[in-house]
Amino acid sequence: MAIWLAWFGAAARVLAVGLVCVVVAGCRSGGSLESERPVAVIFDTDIGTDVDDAGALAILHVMADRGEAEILATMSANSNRWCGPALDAINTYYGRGDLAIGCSRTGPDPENWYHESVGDYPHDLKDSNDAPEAVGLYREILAARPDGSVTIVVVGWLTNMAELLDSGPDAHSPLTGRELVAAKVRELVSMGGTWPNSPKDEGEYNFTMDRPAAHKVINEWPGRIVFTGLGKDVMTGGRLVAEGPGDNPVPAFYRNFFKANNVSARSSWDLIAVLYAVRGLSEYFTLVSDGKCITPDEASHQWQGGPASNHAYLEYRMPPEDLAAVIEDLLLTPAAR
Ligand SMILES: [Ca+2]
Repeated sequence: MAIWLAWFGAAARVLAVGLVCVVVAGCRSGGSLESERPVAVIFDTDIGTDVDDAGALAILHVMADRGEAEILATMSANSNRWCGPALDAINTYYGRGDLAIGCSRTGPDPENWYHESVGDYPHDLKDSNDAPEAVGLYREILAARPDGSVTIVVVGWLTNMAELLDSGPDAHSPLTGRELVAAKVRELVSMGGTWPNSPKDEGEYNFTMDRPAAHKVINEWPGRIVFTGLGKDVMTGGRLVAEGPGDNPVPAFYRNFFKANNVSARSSWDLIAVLYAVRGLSEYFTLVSDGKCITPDEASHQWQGGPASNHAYLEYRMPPEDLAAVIEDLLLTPAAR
């Protein structure tokens, strides 16, 4: 009888695991998470320090138009006063002018190239400081969502993530930030790092702009992180600038960047991160999940091989030039509105 019960218990567990895989669809090959559709996304950016942030938000809107994503909020980790207005201009163009925007009051504040064009496009948020503070907005949104349902894609420095971890209970939730993340966040996608190894004493830009934040998040995030350092050789924006509609602010931002830097296309780091966050590995990427990112000090980060951990990073499956075509098609997809 005892043996029979033990067998029955084991069989029930196998069946339960199988059901969980079917229901949650959490058994995607390569150790990646299969997402439900639409993927609920919070987009967190340092918009203004490069132009790929604008492109990344544009393709996120297009994928939301197609039912692949639901955008919960757009957040800036850059405390520059123009970041909120730039996000609002893009959100408004894509028919989501009322989408929540949260802005850091403490993140780095570099001066940048797109300011002069923001005023040319409709938006009603005139200054980042008029938007809610980002971490409070994160807490409000996360508290209201089902457990394990939110994907956060960070395409800038990790300031907001570090402050979210350290946040305390508030009117929105009795949970600490760490507990809230553990409960609600399905996956953090971080456009950060150069994989498998960063150059010695010269970390990747998004990590080095706020070193303590990167160090904290890499070491303390209570859930899964996928790092997406890809995109340098995925050149986009050329067709967008040539063919994009005049009332879309995103081609204008790219045009400013191209003119200022005397180039005709730009790397797609942030667009790759958003593409993965919404579509998963698809036919685009493979995942390296055997090991862990370590940060011996705040200046460097390395991939240390070993057992699978809560960290993973992306590698190309599709050639960069083909990925560029996929992305440029999304950039040129008309807003549904
Ligand atoms: Ca960025």
